[in-house]
Amino acid sequence: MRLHRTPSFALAATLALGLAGAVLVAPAGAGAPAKKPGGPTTGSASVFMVNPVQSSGNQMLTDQKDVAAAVLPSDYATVPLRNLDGSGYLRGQWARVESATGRPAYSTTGEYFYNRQQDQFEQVMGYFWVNQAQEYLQSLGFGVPRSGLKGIVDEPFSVKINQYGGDNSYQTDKPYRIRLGKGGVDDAEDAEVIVHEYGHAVHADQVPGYGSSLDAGSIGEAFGDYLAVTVGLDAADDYDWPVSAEEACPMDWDSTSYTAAPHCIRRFDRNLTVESRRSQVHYDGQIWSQALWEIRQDYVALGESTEAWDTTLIASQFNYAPDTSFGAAAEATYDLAMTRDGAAAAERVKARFAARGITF
Ligand SMILES: [Ca+2]
Ligand SMILES: [Ca+2]
Ligand SMILES: [Ca+2]
Ligand SMILES: [Zn+2]
Repeated sequence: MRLHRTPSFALAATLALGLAGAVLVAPAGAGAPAKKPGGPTTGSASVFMVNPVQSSGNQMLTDQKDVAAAVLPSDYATVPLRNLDGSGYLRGQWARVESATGRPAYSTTGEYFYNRQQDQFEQVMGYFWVNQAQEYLQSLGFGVPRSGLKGIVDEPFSVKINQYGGDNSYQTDKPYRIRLGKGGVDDAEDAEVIVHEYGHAVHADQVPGYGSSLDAGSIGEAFGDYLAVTVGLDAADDYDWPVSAEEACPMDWDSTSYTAAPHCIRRFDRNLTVESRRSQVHYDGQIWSQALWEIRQDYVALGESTEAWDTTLIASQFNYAPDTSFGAAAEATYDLAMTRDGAAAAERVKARFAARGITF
């Protein structure tokens, strides 16, 4: 386990006031000449523990026009920023914060301590959580030599923060990049928004042209939600962070702007089936994500790990067609579960999809 702790109250209070001393901000026009000293390849930063609703359990939190005081210091944690390229900017092996509202975060000491009111906080969140998601894929074996599992998004992934005023994060697959908007709660203040968008890049990398049918698009939304939740729970476990909201709840914080409490953008327990679909990818995705979530519980009940399920699920996605149907994708998942995890696991996969009206 990697050991990290939430900052001391004194340090956290300093962060909340925006007075962190060691932070340098690049001068105007930065990024051009390289005569400045760089920074270390592992830094240190303040981030949300997935998001402040999930860590605190406080469903009454609201954005309050981005003021620092809307979120308590205890909902920030100090974390390592790994795999930086040493430039002093938030650029590294797996993530690259390309442009942003506000000056690019820059530090010669590797310290990137900001609060949510500062534009650089979202830059840090983007870097940290994309790196974290990639490290999670690698922890499952993807891209690890001799694992038999190909690397996924095996390149620095571009993160553009606050490019649009609306609440409209989206991912475009060539080149791999996400744009994180500023509507309501700033999108990059919620790790589950960042990792959801990264999930689209995972599919696009695994299957070129992925998402060209309604079912494929719905699976894309479902997997993004699922990946966001599983990466966040894995991080909470690694760093000993509290999980004080429902586990099966994506985007607890971003969705405070547009949902009633308990705040979740979508749910994994709506009991939707293919018969109740609305032919809308986000809505219909909840058919698929419920199956993914329930299979996860079944794996645990069978004595398998959630990581075993995540590995099987993600590896099976290499076998999807770009315009897959629910049924074909479920069959690909079933086949790989049989190979990797055995008949009992595979039967649970089949049953959970069947309960959603997905058969093959
Ligand atoms: Ca903010
Ligand atoms: Ca938002
Ligand atoms: Ca959550
Ligand atoms: Zn999406």
